[in-house]
Amino acid sequence: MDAQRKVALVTGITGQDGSYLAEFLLAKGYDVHGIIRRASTFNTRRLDHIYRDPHNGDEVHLFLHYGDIGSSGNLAEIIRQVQPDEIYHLAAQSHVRVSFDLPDYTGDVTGLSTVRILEAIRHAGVKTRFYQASSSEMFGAAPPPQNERTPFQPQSPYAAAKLYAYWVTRNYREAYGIYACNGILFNHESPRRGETFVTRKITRAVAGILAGRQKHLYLGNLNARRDWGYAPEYVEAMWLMLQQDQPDDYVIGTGEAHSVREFLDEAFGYVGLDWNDYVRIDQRYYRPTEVDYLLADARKARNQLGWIPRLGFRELVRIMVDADMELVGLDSPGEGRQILSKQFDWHRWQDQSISMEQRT
Ligand code: NAP
Ligand code: F7E
Repeated sequence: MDAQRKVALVTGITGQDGSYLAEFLLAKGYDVHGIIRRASTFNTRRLDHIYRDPHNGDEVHLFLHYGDIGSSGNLAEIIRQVQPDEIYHLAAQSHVRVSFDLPDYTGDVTGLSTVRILEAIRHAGVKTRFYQASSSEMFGAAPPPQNERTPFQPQSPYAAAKLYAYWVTRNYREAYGIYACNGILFNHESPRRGETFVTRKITRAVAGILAGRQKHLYLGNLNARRDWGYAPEYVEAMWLMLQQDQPDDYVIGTGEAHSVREFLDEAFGYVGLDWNDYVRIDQRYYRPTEVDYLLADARKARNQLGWIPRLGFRELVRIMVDADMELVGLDSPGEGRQILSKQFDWHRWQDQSISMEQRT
């Protein structure tokens, strides 16, 4: 391994954010190690395009290790072996509705996993920086806009688990001097978003309906409002947090909120359909307690990290609809693809990126 290259360890590397973060870090010249859990089917499809097989004689900078954040197991051993400069803890049971069905499992995997990794860092004796994937869900019923000083009012077992992880991250920062940060990220989406989150469910349904594979789309509460951003931009914020002189906690979001209904307008409207003809309400998708309105006040991230989101709501929806149409073999209207090809080549991104001074 090249001694000059920085080394990152990513849990949840097979997920939406993990895959974008791995791409981002590889483009920055890191060696990237990911922890994946053993599954009976392949769970690495989001990484296939960046995976290189050492047996082919390829230069390899992405390494995968089996592990499970539900158990301390080999976590300390992986950390000791890898000697990471930075750890990004993204793995979680990340579905809010599912957390009501699996509350203790969610508490274990989404909450306790953070202290497992922090303990593994201590026991491995490795000086590493730590990123905790905290969530806007922790704000719950707190009125918008929400920022780092807003008192948390969690509304689900998922949010309560994330809140434990948030506080234990702060505690290990203060108690043991570990460079540990909470990124309190508002919803962020992409063509790689899990299929059961509402945005992806909608954009897949648009494609399925156009392809004649699906007649209806069953949803729950259409009135909830979310601050939806574009996932590849959010992984840059994670990285920026770990490059500062001092560890801190940051809210990351666009500062613009839309309802599920508005997402439907935008997605179906883009391809000339009226969602009222297709959407049906199914009580199963309602949550026992809902989070009505999340809206980020991300001024601290803008001022201290120089992070600003570039992609708007309309563009995000177009990117997702185009991608899902292409997945089922349809020609898409192509506006999303055009936006993507202009903006999200990481190497160009680096060249064109605005300097910290300009951004603040
Ligand atoms: P995601 O797509 O659901 O990915 C979750 C990842 O965690 C997957 O790689 C999954 O592996 C892994 N994982 C789950 N249980 C595990 C276990 N027991 N052991 C090892 N790995 C396990 O989530 P995401 O959208 O990328 O989000 C990343 C993180 O940010 C999560 O912690 C989420 O809660 C948090 N977050 C997300 C958002 C958002 O809007 N996306 C906002 C705020 C915070 P498999 O592929 O094997 O399932
Ligand atoms: O729901 C409503 C639902 O599941 C958004 C996770 O990444 O972001 C995500 O959590 C809204 C909710 O995301 C359906 O009731 C209506 O109000 O897409 P979602 P989420 O719950 O906001 C946060 C920041 C995270 O940290 C989480 O990990 O949409 N909604 N009908 C529906 N939601 C779903 N999933 N399915 C429906 O049919």
